[in-house]
Amino acid sequence: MFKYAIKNTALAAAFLAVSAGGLQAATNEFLNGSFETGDYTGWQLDEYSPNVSDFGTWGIVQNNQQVNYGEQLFDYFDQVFLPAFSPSLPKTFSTPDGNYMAVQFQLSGQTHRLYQDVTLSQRAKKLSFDMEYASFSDFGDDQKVAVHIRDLNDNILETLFVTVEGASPYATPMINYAFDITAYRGQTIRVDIELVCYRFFFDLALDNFKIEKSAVPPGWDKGLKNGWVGDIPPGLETLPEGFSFGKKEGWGDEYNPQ
Ligand SMILES: [Ca+2]
Repeated sequence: MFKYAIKNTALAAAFLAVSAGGLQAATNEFLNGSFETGDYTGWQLDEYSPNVSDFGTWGIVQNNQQVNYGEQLFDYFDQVFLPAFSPSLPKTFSTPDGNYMAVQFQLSGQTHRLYQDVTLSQRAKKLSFDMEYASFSDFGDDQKVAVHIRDLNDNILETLFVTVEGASPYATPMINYAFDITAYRGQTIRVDIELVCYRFFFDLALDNFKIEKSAVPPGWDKGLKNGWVGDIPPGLETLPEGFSFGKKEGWGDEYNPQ
């Protein structure tokens, strides 16, 4: 437990340098994947073990917003204002996409989750998001950030990202992550971020969640689609050169009417 821990410890100072950067914007199957409503619309939040209202803050910050040590931030899970006491503060945040992003601060040890159920089309290709974190101790099962794909019963199907004890950097700047999710095409999955924090402070910032899709082939809107299932043939990334101009070699008679 580390409630109201001392500011500016030597350990904390070593990991203060957390810059921001990043880019992008595009189509999105997430609802409010970039938090541009200025809140957690579309997302599910949780904080537990223990279930105490003043231990964790799922907050929202704006671009160029400075958060000072001890400043009150609104916790969208417990619907209360709580002071932020991370050794990283004061800090000025820079959003990689739009004007808002999600942040997590803690006052004491707890597990925190942010997740959304997303139905993937047959064109779903990659899950991408921007994440910045700073842990003020090494990692372990009791101090980690992980990104999981779960089923709708909350079982973990795949862990896409997890910090590793003795291997992962304690802190990273804002980085864009992208993971192949083609195995889940046509399914509804739960995209879940888990922040387990029981050793010492662990700042987290998240933004710009989106599902990148395979491109629609040139001429698809003019072409013959008889026999296709979904909005693009499963597993297909591109169609052969010339397909949009009527050259359908190798595609069978249904695409080459006599
Ligand atoms: Ca945003």
